[in-house]
Amino acid sequence: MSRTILIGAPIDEGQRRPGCLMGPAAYRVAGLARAISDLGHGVEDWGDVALPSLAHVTCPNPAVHALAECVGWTEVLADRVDDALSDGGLPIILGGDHSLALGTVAGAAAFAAREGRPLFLLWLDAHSDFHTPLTTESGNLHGTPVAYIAGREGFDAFPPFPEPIPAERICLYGIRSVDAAEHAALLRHDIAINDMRVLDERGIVAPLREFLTAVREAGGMLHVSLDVDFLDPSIAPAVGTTVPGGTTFREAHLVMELLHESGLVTSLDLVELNPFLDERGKTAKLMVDLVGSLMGKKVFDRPTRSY
Ligand code: B3U
Ligand code: MN
Ligand code: MN
Repeated sequence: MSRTILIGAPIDEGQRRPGCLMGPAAYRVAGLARAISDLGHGVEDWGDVALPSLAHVTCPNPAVHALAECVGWTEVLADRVDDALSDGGLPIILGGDHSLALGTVAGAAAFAAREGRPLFLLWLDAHSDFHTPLTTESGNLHGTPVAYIAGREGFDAFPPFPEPIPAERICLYGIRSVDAAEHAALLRHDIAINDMRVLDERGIVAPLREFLTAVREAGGMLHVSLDVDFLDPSIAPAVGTTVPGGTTFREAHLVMELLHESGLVTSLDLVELNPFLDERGKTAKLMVDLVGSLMGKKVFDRPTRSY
């Protein structure tokens, strides 16, 4: 049984549509803690992180939005996630937009480096989030964490990433929206890109199993970053950047069940939920149900006879 630690990250500044800052409250209202404790796990809620006082930072790209705030969140979240892991917990970060992963994965990487264990990253998202502050056209830093984590240049305003994760330990999953600059950069890296073309052809299971085998064989830690837009907008409307053609209800649960069976997940982000855009809590409840599957909720323990 795990000791889960909930960390609220009410962050809106990585993009421009207000509402993600209500995400932590929505997860609590939707019963996240109860869904986890009902499965027999320990749950501690460490409350919401607060934005520290801001340093003066600059960036040559004038489009970049809320740089100082994103740097502040990065620092405080890296510390909090490192603390939770050092305490023997499994941190679950309740976002907040995806810029929070600049900090959460930095915290996991700092811990992994001290432990001498390789950190792997599973990025469940419609987007590749592989811009740097220098290449982003929207200026929204929620589109940049994978580049920071992979050690790309352009993040001078941020703390140096503890130990950038090598490309072969990063797996993008569910991808269907990539900007030209991200596309060009991804072709220069050897990151596994499971876009919808791959998942349609190979199915949702095989590529994930291969990745999980690599994590297991390396004795790795695994950070999972789950963006609401990984899911199809018809089942998860509460997100600012809907992209059609996302994973179905059943595919998403299957991904979570495989992650549970692997026993490999060591930290988890829940990002981009915008409760202001939700339909009677539908998306928040689905995200809570998916965490349930990730934490071991199932109909039967396998193996059962299936004919
Ligand atoms: N790649 C675009 C759009 C985007 C990235 N992440 C989200 N949207 N959620 C950008 O603005 O960088
Ligand atoms: Mn994202
Ligand atoms: Mn996304």
